[in-house]
Formats: sequence, structure tokens, C-alpha cells
Amino acid sequence: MLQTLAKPPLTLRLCEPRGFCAGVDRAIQIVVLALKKYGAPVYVRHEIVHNRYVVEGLRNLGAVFVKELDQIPDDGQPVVFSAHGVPKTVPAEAQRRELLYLDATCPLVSKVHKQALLHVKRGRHVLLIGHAGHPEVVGTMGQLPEGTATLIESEEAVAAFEPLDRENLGFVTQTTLSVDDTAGVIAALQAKFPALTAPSSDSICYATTNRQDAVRVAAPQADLFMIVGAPNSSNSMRLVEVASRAGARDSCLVQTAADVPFERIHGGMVLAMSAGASAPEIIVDEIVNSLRDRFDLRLELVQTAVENENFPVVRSLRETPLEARDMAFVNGER
Ligand code: 2E4
Ligand code: SF4
Repeated sequence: MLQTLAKPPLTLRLCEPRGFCAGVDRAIQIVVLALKKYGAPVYVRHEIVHNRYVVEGLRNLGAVFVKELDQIPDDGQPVVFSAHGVPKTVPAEAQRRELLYLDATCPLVSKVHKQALLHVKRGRHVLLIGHAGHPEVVGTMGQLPEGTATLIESEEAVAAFEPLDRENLGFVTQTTLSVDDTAGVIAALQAKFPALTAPSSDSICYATTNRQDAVRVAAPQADLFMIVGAPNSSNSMRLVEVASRAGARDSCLVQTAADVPFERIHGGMVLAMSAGASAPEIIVDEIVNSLRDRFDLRLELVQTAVENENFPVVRSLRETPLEARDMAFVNGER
């Protein structure tokens, strides 16, 4: 007689909020709408968001990704700037070349740009807390006149920093940092420079904060915490760190279902999963399904916030209608 073997049990804590934020949704919509309005090719400077699935999907629709504007021919087609923001020299060069450009910089990144500029206007030297080389840091630094800002990467960098005028300092941060690490750096700055001026509101954005909060709640005693995201995605990498620090026994980044480390997953374990702000929900779905194929899966939702943010696209694209098919892609098929 044929006997069906019962699948081993597995618990999966699924974080909410996870995945696409309002800034990512808007940036992808801008590329999709530009393709509808202007036809292919639509050039995109830098990965629109740090995710291969999104980039490949847009490439299939006719987007052409470039590193710099000098790779774009004068063919009258538009160029979109990525969600991470660009130095001021980039729109200036686009204007000089009379390129049609659409800025997909997240409004919350633009807000940090404004806060940094305000520090400069008020005569303060800007301390930008962030990671060297990240496009958002390059973009924020590139808003400010030469010599008016210093990048601070760590508490050690605070100890080493000696300003010309310690009474006139202001800080801003990258939007996707670890909330806890950044609090440490800010505390060190405030202890050393009591006159330091904070921005009018936190630079770390709502989406970064919410995703880290949910991971912190889901992590204790989880045997393995998987974060869906890309290695060049700052916010996703921070979630992997938060998971380990908050008590997960093991944590890792997975880009697709093919990266799930099944050799480390056994019946009876407690898994947890979240996704970075640039990771589409379709990849989360694929991973859940691949776990369900092998295990008797018990899903537990760990919800710590409800997000209702929605950032409208640039005015010139608002009249272009998005069809349900476009929206499915924009929303990561959630
Ligand atoms: C812009 C600002 O900055 P990060 O590397 O986390 O970007 P990613 O593309 O992964 O996420 C979207 C995004 C874009 C986040 N903040
Ligand atoms: Fe904007 Fe925050 Fe999303 Fe970055 S993570 S795109 S700053 S909402």
C-alpha cells in the first residue's frame, strides 16, 4: 500500500510592513509611465532601485540603464534619475545637453537635500552620516558647495573629526541607515559637539524605521531570518544586521527563491522573513511557495505598523494612464 509521507512542520514569521515603500513605488511608476508616454528607449541613470528583478523587468519593457549621462545619445528620448538622488551636476548637465529628464528621487531623499542645504544657508558645516560611495550619499554631498560637508561613517569617525568651527555644525543622515547605529553616532556627535544642530525631522525614513521595527519583533529565537533584497541595497543589508542583533540565530540575504539555503532549514525550525524596500513581493511569494512544497508551513504574521504613504509621480506624467497590467508589475504582484 502506498503511504504518503507527512511533510515536516515549519513555522514562518512573516514581517509586515515589508517590501516596496512609497518612494520605490513612485520611482518604478515614473519609468513605466515614461515608457508609455515617450516609447522606448527610456534611459535610466543608475539602477532605478537596487533590485535585479525590477531592473530586468523594466529593461524588458524598453528601459536602458546607464551609469552616466555621457552614455546617452542625443535622440530626444527622456532620462530618469534613480530614487537615490543625484548630485546637482547631473540635472545641470542634462539641461546643458537639452535632455528631457524626469527625477525619480524619493521625496524623502529630496527632503534631506533641503535640510542639508538649510544648514549651509545658516552658516553650519554639514555632517552627513552615511556610507561612503552609496549613490544617495554621493547625491546628498553633491547638493552642497565644495568644503561645506564631511561624511561621518561611524563613532570612530566622530572621535577623529576636528572641525574648524565646533559651534556651527549640523547633521543629516542617509535615509536607510540602522536606527540603532545612527543613534550611537548622533549621541557621540552630541557629546563631542553640544552645539550640534539636528535636522527639523529625522532623516531615516518611515519605511526604513518600520521595516527594522518589524524585524526586531520577529527576530528573537528565530533559527534563520531571511531578508529578500540585493547586496547593494543599503536598507536590505541593514535588516540582515538588525535580525542578528535582535536575537535571530542566523540571518541571510536572499535575492530570489534560488538563494534559499535549504541545507540549513529543517523540520521544527522557526524561520522569519522580511523584504527590503526595493524587493518585489513576487519574490516573497516564490519563497513561501518553495517552503510550502517541502514543509507543512505555519505562517505567522508579525505586523508592527500599517503604511498608507503614497507619493504622487511627477506632474508631467500624471495624465498618462496606468493599466492594471502595469500596476501588477509596479506593485511587485502583491
Ligand atoms: C532611495 C532611497 O538606499 P538603498 O541602497 O537601500 O536603496 P534601494 O534601491 O535598495 O531601496 C530603495 C531606496 C531608494 C531607498 N532609499
Ligand atoms: Fe524613500 Fe524611504 Fe523608500 Fe528610500 S526607503 S525610497 S527614502 S521611502
